Amino acid sequence: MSDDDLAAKPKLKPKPKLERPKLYKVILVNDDYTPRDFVVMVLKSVFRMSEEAGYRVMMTAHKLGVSVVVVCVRDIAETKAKEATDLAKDAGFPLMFMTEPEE
Ligand code: TYC
Repeated sequence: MSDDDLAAKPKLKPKPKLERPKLYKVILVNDDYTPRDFVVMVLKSVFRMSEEAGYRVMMTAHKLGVSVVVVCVRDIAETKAKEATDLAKDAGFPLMFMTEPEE
């Protein structure tokens, strides 16, 4: 074995710079059937919101039709939106959480 074999080889490819991950919004959608208290409970339990923050987000959706709950990476956004929507479905409510990419 020659000395060359033991010498550290220079890296051929420079490491690609890490791109910032694309961010997604979780959006709460209003409906006429889900009780306000239930919406706040879901926001508190799934999104770890305080009572006050949950109430504000719920009332925004109630008045305007939709409200942004949180902005995060896609995987987390989709998992949380599904978890929250499923919780409502299991309780018999049509409450919906959607995700969409942030501009
Ligand atoms: N509009 C519902 C009601 O009056 C409450 C509600 C608020 C439901 C926000 C969904 O995303 C929602 N009971």
